[in-house]
Amino acid sequence: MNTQHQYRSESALGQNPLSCRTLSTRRELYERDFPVYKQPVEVGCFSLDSERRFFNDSRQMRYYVEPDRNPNFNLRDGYRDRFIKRDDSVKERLDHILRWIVANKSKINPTGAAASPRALDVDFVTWRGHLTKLLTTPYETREGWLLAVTRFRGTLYISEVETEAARRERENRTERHEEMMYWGYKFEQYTCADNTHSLPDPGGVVNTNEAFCTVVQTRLADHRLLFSGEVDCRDKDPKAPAAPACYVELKTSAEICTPKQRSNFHRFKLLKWWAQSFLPGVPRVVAGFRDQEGVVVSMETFHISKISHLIKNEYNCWKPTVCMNFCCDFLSFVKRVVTEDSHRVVYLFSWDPYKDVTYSAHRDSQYCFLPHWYVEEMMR
Ligand code: 0WD
Ligand code: CA
Repeated sequence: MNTQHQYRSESALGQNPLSCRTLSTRRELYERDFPVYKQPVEVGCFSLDSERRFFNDSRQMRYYVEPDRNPNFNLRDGYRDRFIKRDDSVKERLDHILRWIVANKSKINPTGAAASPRALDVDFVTWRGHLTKLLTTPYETREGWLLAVTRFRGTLYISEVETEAARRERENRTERHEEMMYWGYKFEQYTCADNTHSLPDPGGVVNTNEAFCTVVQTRLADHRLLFSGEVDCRDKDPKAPAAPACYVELKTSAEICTPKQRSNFHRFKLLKWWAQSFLPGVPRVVAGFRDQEGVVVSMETFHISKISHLIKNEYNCWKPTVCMNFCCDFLSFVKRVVTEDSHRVVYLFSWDPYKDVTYSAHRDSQYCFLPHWYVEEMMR
């Protein structure tokens, strides 16, 4: 099976956008052949515990336990009395990934025979979530983004900066919105067990500090990528394929009652779900559909490789090739712009809906994000 949007192993189209100070996000410009996107390979993983401490292992891995077709999970249960929420005003930037790199340098420099033996053998290091934002940019009409980029020893590090609008939104969330953010985590608790022979414990505490993250390497056209993403759980069958193919992404969504709701689900939500899981090679999303009261009334599995077929009948719908080509051209743009190699310099790329991507350069500024311990470790 090798249809249009499968991972490919051979190089194809090169691209040559004009050298320019801005980058357009207009969809028509990115309707070309699907670029080469190599099958992502898991090169490691790490865990963050209930106090957000880093561990270079899979201790926070969880196992998917398939619920009934009509489960009746009450997602509001425990919001008041069994919920420990991560402090999202603390900006961790790339720190956890950098910790992983320091602990696993040998895994990403397999030969050590390159011209610069201690440099990382990748072009970009970032979070999967930042790449998801890039993939969806040509279709995004509400939220802009700010991405800080530093070139250090040849590798480009991309770390998000919270926009003013996002900060205002975070600080002014309604009580209803705060509670609804909990629902996704509660759904994880109903469907995940801590080991292969136990069952989910809906009576326990939900602590959003805890995370299991995969680290994958892949290539988009001529961009070698190393990124990490949080993974909800894995197939508990010991015969399941190796990671990332055994991973399962969990989602909740409002129940679909009208054709209009179905169309919106295809046009907006499936775009985000597809982009997020396609990037690390997670093959399926398990969705719990909930009513207004936060009760999961039905379940559905979406296979990432089938989503593009599912949406084909929607009028004016998103296209995977536009997402991938835009991301690819953005990364080429970054390579051309970010020329000075210094941990003290940040190029800030900025985008707002219906505008072009622009950038500015900053030396020794508030935007610097590579920690001293990382810089020192990589210079040794
Ligand atoms: O500093 C930052 N600007 C960010 C840091 C922005 C986004 C994420 N992060 C970090 C967090 O430390 C988190 O542990 O990245 C980790 C997740 O990375 P990711 O996989 O690259 O992010 P994304 O794909 O956006 O989100 C995956 C899951 C989410 O699941 P859903 O199903 O809602 O998409 O990670 C969780 C959430 O469960 N998540 C976060 N957890 C803690 N802090 C955050 C966050 N800021 N964002 C998403
Ligand atoms: Ca999830």
